[in-house]
Amino acid sequence: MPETPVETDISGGIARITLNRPEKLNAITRKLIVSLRDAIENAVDDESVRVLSLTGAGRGFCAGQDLSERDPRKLDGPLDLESLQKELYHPVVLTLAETHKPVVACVNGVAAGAGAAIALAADIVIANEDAPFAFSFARVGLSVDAGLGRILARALGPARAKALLLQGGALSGRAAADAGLIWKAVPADQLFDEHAALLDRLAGSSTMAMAGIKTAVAAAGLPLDEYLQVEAKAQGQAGRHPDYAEGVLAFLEKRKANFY
Ligand code: LHQ
Repeated sequence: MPETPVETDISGGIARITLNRPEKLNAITRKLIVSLRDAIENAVDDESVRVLSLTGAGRGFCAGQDLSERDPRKLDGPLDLESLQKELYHPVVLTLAETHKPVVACVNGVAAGAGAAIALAADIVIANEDAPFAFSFARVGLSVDAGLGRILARALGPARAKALLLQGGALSGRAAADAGLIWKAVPADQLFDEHAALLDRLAGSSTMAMAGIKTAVAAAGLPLDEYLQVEAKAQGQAGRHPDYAEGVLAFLEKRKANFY
């Protein structure tokens, strides 16, 4: 059977994208990152999809770059990692950031190196409280990539970001949640129920409202006057959209809203 390194199931408005090399903790081969890039782009373009979910098959989320593909004994010379980043990793990170649809990462087990970067590129991250987020780049003689230096510096501040990255350190899911790096850590036996409930909640929410929220939060670094313009524009779009009328009516009629 040919390997399917990324599996996608689309139903009920949810695209469930699963990294699928469980025997290698879903380490990233070229085939896997190409498949992941395509799966994410397809889900973003699919009008039936309201929410994207990323998770890993088996006991890991993603152990980062597959180091067996980088065995220096089997390579002709150094790889052009800058080009690889631009070709394969940047589209993943940028598409996740730029899509108006919410993206959830369910970190079931270890998320290392580029695997941690992919998980933390999601809008909402829930994790097994024991799952390590391992910032292991320096341990294999690498800098940092796939946007992770920025994410860590913004979420944790430069002091903690540098301490973790320079030492190739790790945070448990619980520590990551306590530090504000992710939304929530739960015991392993509750993770899948929490994940499913979260996806259902988002799939039933207003796609338009969530798009405006993503746009506003992404603009948080702008000067206040510019930020307020972005926020007001998104709210203006919301005010003209039928979801707003439906949300208000549902409240007044004491029923669940039925959004577009
Ligand atoms: C693996 C891997 C792996 C291959 C587990 N590769 N096989 C980004 C993009 C562009 C350019 C270059 O680089 C980057 C940045 C990066 O991603 S750098 C970070 C690369 N990742 C790592 O350094 C993590 C390496 N893995 C580990 O340290 C451990 O495997 C962890 C701590 C993740 C898990 O440890 P254990 O729970 O003890 O599991 P294990 O080590 O026994 O792994 C299970 C299997 O998975 C094993 O295979 P085997 O055939 O022996 O059963 C591992 O060799 C394989 N595996 N990670 N990255």
